[in-house]
Amino acid sequence: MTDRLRIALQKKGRLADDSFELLKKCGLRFAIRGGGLLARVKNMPIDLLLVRDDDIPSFVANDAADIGIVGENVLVEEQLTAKTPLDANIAMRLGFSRCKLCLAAPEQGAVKSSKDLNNTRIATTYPGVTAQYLDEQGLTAKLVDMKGAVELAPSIGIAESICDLVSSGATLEANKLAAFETILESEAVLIRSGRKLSPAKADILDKLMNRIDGVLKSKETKYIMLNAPKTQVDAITELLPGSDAPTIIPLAGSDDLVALQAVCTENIFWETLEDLKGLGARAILVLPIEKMMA
Ligand code: PRT
Ligand code: ZN
Repeated sequence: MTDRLRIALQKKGRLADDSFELLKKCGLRFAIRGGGLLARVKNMPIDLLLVRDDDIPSFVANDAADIGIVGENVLVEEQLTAKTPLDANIAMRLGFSRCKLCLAAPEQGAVKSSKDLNNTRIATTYPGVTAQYLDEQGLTAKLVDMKGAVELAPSIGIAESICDLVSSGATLEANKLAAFETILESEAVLIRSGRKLSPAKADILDKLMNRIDGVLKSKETKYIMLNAPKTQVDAITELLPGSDAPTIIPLAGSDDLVALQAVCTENIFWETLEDLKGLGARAILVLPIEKMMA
């Protein structure tokens, strides 16, 4: 038995680049080349198993990989359609590849909302999630299973509506379809099975998850520096999103101004900067944070 942690990742596609980038930000050094199924991480005992996204949940469940990164949509669909219960669950949400699984129908057609679905046909590559939704809503519709190009189904006359992933909405618009219901919101997730890992692998996973946590937190977190009138320090501190007690530093040659610095764990919007300025803050700098560890 090897003590290298094996991570199943999408080889090519919408999840692949962001998954590789996340692992690189966690300090893993590796190169993805050509048709190889396995890539070795040079500086940590980790191997990457490069596969199609649909296989990732079952590979994790069946011990071909210890953990995986996959769209929640694929995980849920595999859980709902697996012949035996699938031992793969979400260990961490990763915040990228966000999309929605939506019901949509022709803008000018008869289906305007879910209640119009009875006795119609819905084309989808997500029969499990769609059937569960229909069941929960007490609706009856026939599912037309497709492998892709679902958005064409109404125009070729094989279904009255579709259930498909939407991100920008451009595909629906180009095919004159309108979404009328979201049945699942999805993002990339880290999955693992309930199996116990060897102590060595458990240690690597623990370290990796801490690093991922740090990378995700540092994305939103910013360091803010500004000069402020002493009298406004409390009001300014109140405005800083998700910050602990700021550092206050006297400014050479000034009795009424101080420098204020703080870590903000939430996004700082332009509106916040305008409000800070309104309170007398000047020379406001917002800096990205590269790494964080509590
Ligand atoms: O080859 P492999 O099987 O590994 O990949 P795949 O072709 O099955 O999947 P891929 O790479 O297309 O998508 C991987 C994952 O990315 C999905 O399972 C989702 O979790 C996530 N994701 C995020 C999306 C989208 N956004 C998305 N927009 N997956 C697909 N789409 C498609 C959608 O099906 C529709 O055809 O893009 C079109 C709609 O996009 P918009 O922007 O026009 O709305
Ligand atoms: Zn796929």
